[in-house]
Amino acid sequence: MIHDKLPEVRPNSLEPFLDKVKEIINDVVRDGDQGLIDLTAKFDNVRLSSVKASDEEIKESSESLPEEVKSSIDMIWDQLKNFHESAKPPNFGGGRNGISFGIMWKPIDRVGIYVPGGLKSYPSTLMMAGIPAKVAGVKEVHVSTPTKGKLDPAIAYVGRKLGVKAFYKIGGAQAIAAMAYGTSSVAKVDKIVGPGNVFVQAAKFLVSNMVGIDGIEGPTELVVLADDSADPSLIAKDLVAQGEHGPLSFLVLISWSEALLNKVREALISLGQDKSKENFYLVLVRSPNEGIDQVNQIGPEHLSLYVSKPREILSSVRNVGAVSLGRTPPAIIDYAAGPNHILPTNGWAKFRGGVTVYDFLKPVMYAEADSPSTELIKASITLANYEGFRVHGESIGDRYE
Ligand code: HSO
Ligand code: ZN
Repeated sequence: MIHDKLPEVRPNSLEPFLDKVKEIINDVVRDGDQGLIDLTAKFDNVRLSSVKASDEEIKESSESLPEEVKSSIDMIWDQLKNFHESAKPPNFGGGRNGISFGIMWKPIDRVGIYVPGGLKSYPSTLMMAGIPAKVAGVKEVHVSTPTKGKLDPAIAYVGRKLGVKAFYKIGGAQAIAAMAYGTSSVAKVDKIVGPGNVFVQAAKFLVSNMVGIDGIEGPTELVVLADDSADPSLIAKDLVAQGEHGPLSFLVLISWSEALLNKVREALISLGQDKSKENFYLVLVRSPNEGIDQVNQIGPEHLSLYVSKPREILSSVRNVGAVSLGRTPPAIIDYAAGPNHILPTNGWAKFRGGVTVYDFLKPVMYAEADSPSTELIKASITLANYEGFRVHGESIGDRYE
């Protein structure tokens, strides 16, 4: 369907699913592996003989992958690895006022990656999460993904390249619950990372009191901000492409050119999208500035800045997961450009970004105060006393008398 203004509530909002998902989480906590098998039969129509994939199964599946797909994965692997290695922060050590201090970036021990499935398969997502995890130095990567009983060959191939510790053949909210609480087959992880449908994201949100999560990532969002210079048929293609993720995708075009909006509308109609389940929002604004304001207010996952001089407005963009500049198709970020496709949705781009090595690292800070300056000692004691912590102050003062 095509609309000419933004909806009050996004189609991908999680709110309506929270209660139902809480029940699923409770089932897994109560029934463990049996709960996972029952829920998989109920929701995915798959009878699993085991939750965990065996080593032979992974090997066999991976080896069945066509060479051409293997070499494409290898090529993209290097591109993503280079991107994430470039973003890895260095440790630092410094000092001031007689104190030496620093940060050691330490990887998370055990991470669970959720790889969506269902109608499509997402080996690209396993790379998008697994490569920065490996670059960060995560020791154990566990993967949960829905299967039709058989592990996808490309997912198995990427998993072997990553040295994945275990594959669990489950999807949905139940997979998230299992990795958060642990069952006899599924290891409890320290952090769950990865995109997914509303059930998966609602589950991540609900278990975030138990484990770390990378944010809310899904269903997909694309906002295109375009001027007259843009090719309407390419815009329509990019919107329809992200609509492939399903009818809850949030697909928006913002422009100050009525002519462009009309042409994109025609292009969408000629693709039959006026009768589709996906929702396209074509929004007229008065000026480029109003367009940028709208983008920052929405805080979309993907932004396509399809204007003649995209770099001139790039720095005004604040609340976005990833930006494709000019005629760059957003889908090349989905696969191969380097930036992540695991990006914040539902407005989370206002306060966090896409998955990088930082999601798998923690800054462990340290200080050594052998002979701090008298001014700093005095200031600490004054503040401790002000807060009412007399002994804190004494523990500092006595030491350096
Ligand atoms: N557009 C999705 C990612 C994806 N697309 C994976 C195809 N495969 C969210 O950024
Ligand atoms: Zn996509």
